[in-house]
Amino acid sequence: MKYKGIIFDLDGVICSTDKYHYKAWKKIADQLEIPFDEEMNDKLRGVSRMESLELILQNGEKVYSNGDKQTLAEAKNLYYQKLLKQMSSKDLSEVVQNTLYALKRKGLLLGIGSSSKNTKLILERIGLLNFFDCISDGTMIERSKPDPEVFLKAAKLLKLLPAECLVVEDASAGAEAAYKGGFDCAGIKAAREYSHITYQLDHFEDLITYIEDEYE
Ligand code: B16
Ligand code: MG
Repeated sequence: MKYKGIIFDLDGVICSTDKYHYKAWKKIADQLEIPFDEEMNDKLRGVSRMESLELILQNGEKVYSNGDKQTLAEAKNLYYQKLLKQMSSKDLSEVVQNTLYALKRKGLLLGIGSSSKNTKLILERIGLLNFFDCISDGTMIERSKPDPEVFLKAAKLLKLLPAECLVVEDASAGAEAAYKGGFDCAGIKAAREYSHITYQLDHFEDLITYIEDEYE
């Protein structure tokens, strides 16, 4: 096997929480009368909560204090968490679930590398809280993607070197983090177009092919 472990991004790879992030940020942006649409929301993939807020506020005219920013980020998160309660095992697609179990059966170590501080809540909603061999998330890092910290921490928890792991990402910030950390990366959605991507994933289940030694 080409790799000993696979580290998955969560939002946009294992499940889709973007619609909930969008709804929650939209509510905040509307209150502040700042323009915000789905295209802008796409730019927040893999970016931490506070950095996402900063990007949104850049489109307005007012200057906010750190205290105001904290309050806004908390309000967004409370509403986002309320929306996450709608999630269930139905939000885990059959393809993702079957692929994850097939990879596990091959003896690979599987981990999560997500910027989200809600990672455990989301994994619990979709029924995967106890599935992964490690969880590295936004609660454990100081620098968010494109810094490689979250993936380096995941590799360390798996007791593997970056060169022994494949990262799976949907965001270019995440693909860049993988590259900077010395990981190969399989990219879906926007991450497919990142310049240093190792594999462009058309279908999630194609991962099974890419981890085999003979794949070039
Ligand atoms: P939270 P990922 C990221 O998760 C999301 O893509 C990004 O939109 C979000 O701002 C970030 O988590 C922080 O999320 O507010 O829940 O801490 O793609 O790295 O799994
Ligand atoms: Mg993502």
